[in-house]
Amino acid sequence: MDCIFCKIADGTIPGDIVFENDKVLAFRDLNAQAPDHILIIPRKHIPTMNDFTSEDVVIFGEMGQAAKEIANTLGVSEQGYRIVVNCNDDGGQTVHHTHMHFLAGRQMTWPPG
Ligand code: DGP
Repeated sequence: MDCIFCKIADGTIPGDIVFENDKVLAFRDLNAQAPDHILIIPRKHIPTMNDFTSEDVVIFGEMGQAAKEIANTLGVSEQGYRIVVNCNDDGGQTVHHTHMHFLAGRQMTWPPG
């Protein structure tokens, strides 16, 4: 499958991996928007949030659990962080393999751009 994130997940192309287990993988974003900008992806190719099925509920939970563990590892749990999932054009999604953006290390603003 011609998917850049699947290739990072299977090791075909390198990623700066910060967390992994049998369900999810997390690696640093190439185009970081914060001091810590990490992408948390399911190993399963799920193109968008629209494609999550009831069977994938566990995977989404695993992604959330990974975010918590990454925050602990980076030491930002108390300071805080932001989780973002973009979906399709209006959401600003550019890579069609669902991912959580984990952003930390600076004060976030609201509303988002
Ligand atoms: P989104 O716009 O929500 O689909 O976010 C896609 C993110 O993926 C964007 O912040 C840049 C990042 N990205 C794109 N290609 C690569 C890559 O090959 N490696 C890494 N580490 N990040 C990538």
